[in-house]
Amino acid sequence: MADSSQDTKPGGVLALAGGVGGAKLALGLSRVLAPEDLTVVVNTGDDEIFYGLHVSPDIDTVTYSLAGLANPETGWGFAGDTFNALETLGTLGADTWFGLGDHDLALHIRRSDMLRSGMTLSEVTLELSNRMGVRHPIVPMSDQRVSTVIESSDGEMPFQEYFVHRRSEPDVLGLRFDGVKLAKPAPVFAASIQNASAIVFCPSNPFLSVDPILAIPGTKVGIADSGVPRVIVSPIIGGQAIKGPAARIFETFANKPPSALAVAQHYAGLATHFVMDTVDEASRSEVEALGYTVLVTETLMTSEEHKIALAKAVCEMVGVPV
Ligand code: FO1
Repeated sequence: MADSSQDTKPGGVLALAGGVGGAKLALGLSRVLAPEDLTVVVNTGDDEIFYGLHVSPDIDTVTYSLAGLANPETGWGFAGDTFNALETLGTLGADTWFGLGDHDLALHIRRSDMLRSGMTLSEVTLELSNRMGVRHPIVPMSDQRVSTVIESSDGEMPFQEYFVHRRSEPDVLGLRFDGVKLAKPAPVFAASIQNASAIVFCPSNPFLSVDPILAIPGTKVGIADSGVPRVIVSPIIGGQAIKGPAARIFETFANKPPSALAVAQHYAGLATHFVMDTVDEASRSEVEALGYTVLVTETLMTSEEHKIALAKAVCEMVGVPV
């Protein structure tokens, strides 16, 4: 499938990531690529204000993962965190359904302070991730506010209200990314679309984590026209999402049961390569028929070794030296 326009350009790998699954592959890529050869762009549609503080869950999940500070059980939040502030907030009458730990709150206090001083979310994220020991650039999809709103059987609600407070129970009837029309890709994101040698869609929820990024004007067409290999790593394995509501959302938005093939159809025309798990081998030819170059391999990342191995396989697939 690769034609001459697929020759890799100078420049690093641009990885697009959302929640926990995306952070796993982002970690793997950070272990095989130097900081100047990887840019991780993260969904901020899940951002929410709690207690007046700006919380960026997907940015924090990627940052904590690359810093080796992520809670290994949940994938989000600060490993070994305590919840004393949250407990006292509860006794003082505040809602406490969103599990913000004490170390995590320090990050949200600091980020909110820096944003209030006039820094952009890009600038704040770069400085705070650096201070946590992360050298690879972690970049928000935009410095403008974009809010994922779930239109559900129980009315419309912000993403965290749906995902955490309501435990993804209400039926999702529609999705909105409020503010996206006026949003611009963050400067480093826009630059990396221009000079990336390959673009990797980490195994994140296509509808909730990747589509907000692609909905920012100019990003989807920039990526499609980039002329470099674009790799989808399927977040659906054997018809299941490893985490989160991706599988159920497929029924609503893709009118079909979740599958690696359904993921490939969702991105058809945008990407050139597709990575799917060995359990989905049977649909390889159908995915190839969509025009993808396909790699079938182990994609379930349950250890750091798995994350590194998958990152290596993805880079090798598109000729990025690791
Ligand atoms: N997810 C939950 O299921 N329950 C929580 O209490 C929760 C708290 C939380 C705090 C900080 C943070 O950065 C993430 C948190 N998440 C929690 C995960 C978060 O809702 C999702 O990871 C993303 O928004 C979507 O992937």
